Amino acid sequence: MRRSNYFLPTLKENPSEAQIVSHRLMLRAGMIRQAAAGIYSWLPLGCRVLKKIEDIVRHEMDATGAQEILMPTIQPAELWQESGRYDDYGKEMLRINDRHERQLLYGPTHEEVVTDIFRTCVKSYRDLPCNLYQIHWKFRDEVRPRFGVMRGREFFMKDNYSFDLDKVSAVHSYNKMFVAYLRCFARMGLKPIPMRAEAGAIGGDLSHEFIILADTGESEVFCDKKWLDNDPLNIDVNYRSDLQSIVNKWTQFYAATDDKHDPDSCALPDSEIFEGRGIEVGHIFYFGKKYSRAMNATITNADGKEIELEMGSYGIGVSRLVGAIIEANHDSNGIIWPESVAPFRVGIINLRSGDNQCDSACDKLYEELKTVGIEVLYDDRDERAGVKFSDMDLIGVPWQISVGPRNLKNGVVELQRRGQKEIKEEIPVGSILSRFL
Ligand code: 5CA
Repeated sequence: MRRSNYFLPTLKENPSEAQIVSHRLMLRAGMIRQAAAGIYSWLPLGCRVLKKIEDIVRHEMDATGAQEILMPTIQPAELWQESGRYDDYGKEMLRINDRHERQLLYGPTHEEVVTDIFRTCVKSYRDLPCNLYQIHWKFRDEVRPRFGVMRGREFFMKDNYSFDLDKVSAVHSYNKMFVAYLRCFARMGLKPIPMRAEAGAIGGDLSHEFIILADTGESEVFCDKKWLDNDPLNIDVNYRSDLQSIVNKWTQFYAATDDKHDPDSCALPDSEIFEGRGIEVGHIFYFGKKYSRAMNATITNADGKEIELEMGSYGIGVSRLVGAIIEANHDSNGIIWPESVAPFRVGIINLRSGDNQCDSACDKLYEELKTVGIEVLYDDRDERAGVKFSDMDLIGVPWQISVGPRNLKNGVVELQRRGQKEIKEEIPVGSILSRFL
């Protein structure tokens, strides 16, 4: 992409409405624009990152055997009246009447819709286990939307729903998701802590939140100080091993959110407990028959008996992750994207646009990188070099190649890694491409 054609409305000044660094940087880097409180448009740069995260999540969900579907954002109230949650959900649910005065709502989550699909389409135990997921928009009319995409009203979520015949198989499905979550977040360069958590409005008694420690996080958390060590767990997370043993290892050190933490029953002495804040990037629930019982979702087992389905649901805050990754990866100049989610992998800075030699070297490099499928942002604008450097730092492109007349005379360009400014490498123009293959 040529910067001169790219819709990237960066801001020089810090927007006054943003209280935390990720919100500030997302606005300054031209990633999002607020449309209404807690409701955002995603501009090209933000959209690229959101899609990268979505792709990682999709890939890891597919690897578990889960199947992607799309359910409507607008749902009929009847399903929620059946499950008993229509009144319970309160003001967080956005309720709508259509022209026929039928009651609808914008889905804050999808347990009811998916249970309805399942009970009408699946009748036999032979179709189990089954895990369906979607990556889609949700709406919750939060009392206090804040921190940009961290606590939005409209937000992008990955939600899975598992269906099993019995509890043993349902816990296996839960464990599979637990492991998939660890894999997803690791690929994004994050180190989440799985914490015992309350199931709240979703229900059930087995539940973990995946928390990224950050002072700006909204959750109050308690965990064993061992979690703060650089690598308290160095475990290969794969599906070849026994899943329960991986989960056991990841839950061997104490970790709980504030509503689950009980100082009286916690075996650790106070001196070994870290009390801090974190960002909840994922939440998984095993709730057994809560919805299948209320909504009469049954299946015929091998003995011909009608039994209620065992279910769980599993959420990842895809749009929240964009903010969480920035909270974990930035400096005073801007964002430092992990390569796996970066909007562009390489940035080219033309230090003297208008100079024939610089222009043609940049054009050639840009075309070559594009041809081999590398995502590249080429700053070809007629701007001062300083402006280009600070913009490239702000938007956090991992690799920056600067092309200037002096270096070109010696046949070299300069390569820098975002976040490691002290390391500069001069590389012959002809061999730069091979660095990225
Ligand atoms: N039905 C279940 C699992 S699919 C569910 O809705 N779980 S949840 O309420 O915990 O949400 C899942 C994830 O969505 C959370 O872990 C969080 O990362 C994200 N999330 C929840 N509320 C918001 C919000 N207001 N803004 C941004 N992300 C949110």
